[in-house]
Amino acid sequence: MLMQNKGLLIIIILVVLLVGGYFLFVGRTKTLPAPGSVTREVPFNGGEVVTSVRAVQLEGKEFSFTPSSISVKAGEKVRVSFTNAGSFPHNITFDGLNVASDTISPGESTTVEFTASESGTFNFYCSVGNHRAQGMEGSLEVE
Ligand SMILES: [Cu+2]
Repeated sequence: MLMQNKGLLIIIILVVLLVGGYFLFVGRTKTLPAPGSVTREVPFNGGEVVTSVRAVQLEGKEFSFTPSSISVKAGEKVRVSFTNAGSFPHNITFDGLNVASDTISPGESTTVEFTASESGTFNFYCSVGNHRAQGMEGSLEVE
């Protein structure tokens, strides 16, 4: 009985060593999928989050953005993929963040990246012509 327990203990120790060794050799970071298409790069030792990228897909057309409101966390790196789904050139410009995409033709896509370090509500809009006044705007909530 005692010998059996010792055997079990040795097996457990071996498994722990193997698993631990696997994670040691697997690399410095490990990418974990998380809800809301957020990619978190976590050190293998499970320490604090080093970087977190929030990928946001936005479409613009005459004269709206879809979705018209997005929400991110303060300090999070935000990657906005903007697609022009309309028939005029459009862009996406963020008030108060000094972020604006190129103006793109119908059917094209572009990406802007930024880190919203302070919480608050920031409006975004299309700066082409009077598109904003016609409804091409939305809000970014940084919490
Ligand atoms: Cu526009």
